Amino acid sequence: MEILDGKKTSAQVREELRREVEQIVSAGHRPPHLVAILVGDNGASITYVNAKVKACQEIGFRSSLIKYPAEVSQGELLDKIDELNNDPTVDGFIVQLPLPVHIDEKLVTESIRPEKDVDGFHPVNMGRLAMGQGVLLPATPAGIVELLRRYDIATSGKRAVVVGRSNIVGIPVSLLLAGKYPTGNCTVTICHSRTENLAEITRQADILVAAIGSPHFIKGDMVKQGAVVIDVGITRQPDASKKSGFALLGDVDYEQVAPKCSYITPVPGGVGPMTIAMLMKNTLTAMKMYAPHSDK
Ligand code: BQF
Repeated sequence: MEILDGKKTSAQVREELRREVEQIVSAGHRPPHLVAILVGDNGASITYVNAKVKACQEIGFRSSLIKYPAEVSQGELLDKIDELNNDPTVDGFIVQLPLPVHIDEKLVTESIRPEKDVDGFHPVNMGRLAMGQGVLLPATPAGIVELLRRYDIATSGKRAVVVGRSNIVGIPVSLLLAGKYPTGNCTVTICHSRTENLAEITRQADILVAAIGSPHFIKGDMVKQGAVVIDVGITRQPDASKKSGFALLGDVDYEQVAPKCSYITPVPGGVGPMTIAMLMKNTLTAMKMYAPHSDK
């Protein structure tokens, strides 16, 4: 069993990005600029946004963090999005999810210009991905296939089973694994809460992606000997023994499953760090595609 080290691989990707930014800036171009909008004081969201700002600083991106109280009106948020859409100094921006219930996440997502949608959540970017013409790919799915690629894991012709059908992970990772890409050409089955005989299907997986959001859901008897297992779960559980005050639980029962795997992602330190790295990559891509001639 080999661990797919997302922390190490993410650091490699970020180092490659840092070098590319160094070259871009020494050629007289301004660095890429990522803006993050944070609404409210959800602890997990604050952690995620801080990780993104830190990654920008290390790579040499410009970053801006715009914070609103949880009570901000939808109109005020949409006005800010409109401003960022039209600001030529901003290459990409994200609105950290989840949003308070009085704000319509779908409306917010659809208000972001697709060219600046570095989360890749806009229907235009999802549609491009579905048609095999994706440019700004959702960061978690992109991070998963990047891990497969960097560990030289063969996917062509393999049976992939994705458990979970969310718009941010299950659906787009299925499209990437099934598509005509170097880390694609899988035969993909999408399973979900209504799937009958789930274990029978997951046991057929050469590559199993668990994106359910239910801690330790995937047990040893649901996995084939030699499978590649990708754990996308990150449920927070209060834990006084951790310095953060909580433990992160994956969707895979690691103790039971790891001994059966050829490769497995840990939680933490697997898919999560790759998500951050791919968001950074999207921001550089957005600048290169859509603002290639801006001077410093
Ligand atoms: C790690 C996210 C659900 C909903 C909204 C490193 C992250 C997580 C884990 C991280 C996530 C999950 C992010 C680890 C960003 C991934 O070491 O295991 C990094 O920061 N993520 C997000 O921005 O919004 C979410 C999950």
